[in-house]
Amino acid sequence: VDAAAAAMPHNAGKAAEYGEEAARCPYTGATVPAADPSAGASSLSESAASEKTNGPAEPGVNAAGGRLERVRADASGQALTTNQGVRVSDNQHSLKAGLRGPALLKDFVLREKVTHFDHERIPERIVHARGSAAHGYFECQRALTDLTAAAPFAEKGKRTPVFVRFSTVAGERGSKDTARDVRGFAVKFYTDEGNWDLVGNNMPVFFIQDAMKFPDLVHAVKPEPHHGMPQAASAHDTFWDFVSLMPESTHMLMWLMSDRAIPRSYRMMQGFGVHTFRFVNAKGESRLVKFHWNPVLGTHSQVWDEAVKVSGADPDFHRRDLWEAIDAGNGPQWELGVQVFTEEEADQFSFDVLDATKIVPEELVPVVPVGRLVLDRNPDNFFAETEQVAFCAAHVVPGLDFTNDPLLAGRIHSYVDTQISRLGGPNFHEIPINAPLAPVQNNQRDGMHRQAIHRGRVAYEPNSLAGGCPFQAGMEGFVSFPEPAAGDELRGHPEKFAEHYNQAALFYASQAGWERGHIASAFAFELSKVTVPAIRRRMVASLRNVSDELAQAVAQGLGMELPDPLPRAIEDPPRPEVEVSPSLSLTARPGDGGIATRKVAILVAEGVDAKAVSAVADALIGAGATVRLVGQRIGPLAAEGGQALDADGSLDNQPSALFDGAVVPGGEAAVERLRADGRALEFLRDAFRHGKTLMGMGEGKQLFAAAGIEPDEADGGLLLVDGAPAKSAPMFIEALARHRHPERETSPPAV
Ligand code: HDE
Repeated sequence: VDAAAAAMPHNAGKAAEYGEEAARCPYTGATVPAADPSAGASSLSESAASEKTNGPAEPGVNAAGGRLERVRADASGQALTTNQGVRVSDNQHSLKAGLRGPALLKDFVLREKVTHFDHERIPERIVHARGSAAHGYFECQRALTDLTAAAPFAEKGKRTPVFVRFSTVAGERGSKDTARDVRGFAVKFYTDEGNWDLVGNNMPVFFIQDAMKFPDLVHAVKPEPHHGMPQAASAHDTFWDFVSLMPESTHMLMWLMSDRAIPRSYRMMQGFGVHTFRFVNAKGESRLVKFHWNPVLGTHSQVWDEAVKVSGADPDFHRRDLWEAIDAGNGPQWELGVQVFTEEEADQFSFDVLDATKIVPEELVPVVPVGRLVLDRNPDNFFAETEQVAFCAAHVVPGLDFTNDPLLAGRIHSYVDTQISRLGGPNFHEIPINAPLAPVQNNQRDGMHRQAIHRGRVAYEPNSLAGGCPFQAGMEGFVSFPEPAAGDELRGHPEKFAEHYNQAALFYASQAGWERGHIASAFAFELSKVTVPAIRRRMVASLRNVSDELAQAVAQGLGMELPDPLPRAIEDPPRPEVEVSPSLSLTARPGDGGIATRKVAILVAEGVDAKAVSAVADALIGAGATVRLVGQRIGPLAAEGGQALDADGSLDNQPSALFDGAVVPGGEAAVERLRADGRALEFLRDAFRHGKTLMGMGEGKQLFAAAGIEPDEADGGLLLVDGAPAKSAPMFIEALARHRHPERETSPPAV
């Protein structure tokens, strides 16, 4: 934009102010010559994209590769045009007969713009509507050719590009991130033998055993149909009515009521393929397999009160967290682990591996690490990539196959089917984010939004006119594992599917004490939102089959008598192989011991001890944490001795729930101001209740006393210190690396 044009008032063409002459000869707006498409355009868009997204895609490493680059659009230095490429002279005014006259139908510029706008939205996903995604790669760290011919596991060091979308399940597209819910963990591997989608969740089991029940489950958990409430919540009558009548959901309910359902970050949760899948090697031999993603940062969660407050303070909390971490070069990583076993071994288990409400305990079959997932690039465009990506449980590549899990069978159908209405036709595989890197050649033709221009007259096979191409690949192609099938056609389930409580009990027994407390509170809270007492009673009766301790705690939380246990489907359940599995507790994966990407608030006000602020901030930043100075308002303030500081956030716009820890430095005047500010006291009380790491330095200690927070020897996360920051900062860092301090929890909260 040249300087003269930029200097003109933005409404320079507004005719009423410039007379009839100007109306007949409208201001043309600022234009610049079009970039030379053969030279500038693609490098310009690539470099601009790189700046925004933290580095260009490395060839062969990142999913973008050439495929996404071809369709990237960047308007830098370009004139505004219609969709037909006609330059638009005036994007502010519709075409009228006289300045005060009617708008004209022939104004194709206006009509095209508004018509396109009218159709901007597409249907949201029926479930998992709310999500966030990133590009990255999977790196094989152990060749698995003895087990599978699948391309990503072909050799150590091989990298396969991926696009990964995390999601909540129940909420609509604009719902909050921190709802109590299952999280989707969907990975699209762009392998050199076609796309493989591992469409998993952050919990290893599911609510139901058979696809037949899925629409009912979803109708029960979604907002109630008469009034459309509640949004993104399972705490309502229809959900608990359904699950209390569906004892097979009990194991999943334990996970859902645990802190797993309120993760601190997408980067700090596990992922699971859930179903038992099949590995098939080049010789056609098969083993059964379960997939696990384990986060390098460890598994960490929020507490319920915190999740509720975060949803108000920042409904995009998880989306922002993922985006900012990748943008800052701290892309998250997961280890892929596999549990591999034979059909004969599976036959001996006390549960059925085709039942998606059961795990295979790690004590029974160890999880073997085979590779790592790295997410290192944010999408360029949310709609084009995150919204239009279409995962599908049926997308497997040679070397992988399904089992007869009846839930999986329904999924194999559902995902393609749903995209046809969501993405407007059968050609959604051509949308760049969905298109495989492997070449696509077949005789499927036409349909809405077809992009490929198929040449020649042959669209059938066999043919001679096109030399028989494209030809069948035979054993080079995907060959289904020849699993023998026999049996009568009937509706029903295998016997072991009828046992519903062993693994729910296993999960509960494997939790730390505070995790058990959170599960009981979550059940009591959710059931307290249920208005029909009979549903509450039925649910507590079902919990008696899991643990009387749990049922008792929930009944007490609801102020009700303990009901008789719900009758079990089988009288004499099989004895489980494992009764405690430590890996089911969040505490089993504390992470790498660092504080990288943790967020810390330093509370500041006029007169704060600037030296302490910088010393602590430097130490934290040096250890990889993100530091924000939170003041009574944003902007500059005078620290002790007149030095200037700049507050990044305020007590209003950055409440404590958004941080992992907080520091109150000394400075008498500052502490005096904060003591008189109820928001500062509430900040500390919330942080304390949520188990965060806290440090008061010098006079800063007084703010804790004012908030009613007393020192306690047993509380490793509350540091009230005097003396030099050089000594206290490392103590704070060490306490922060423990993430949370549940040892301070009391019920009800003392603070
Ligand atoms: Fe899904 N599921 N699902 N699901 N699911 C969808 O597909 C479905 C199930 C999962 O980020 C839908 O594209 C059926 C289990 C994820 O885009 C739909 C059944 C697991 C995502 C669908 C299940 C999942 C979906 C909605 C039972 C964990 C989001 C939009 C038979 C292993 C993917 C779409 C993304 C999405 C159907 C059960 C995971 C309607 C019928 C079990 C992560 O097709």
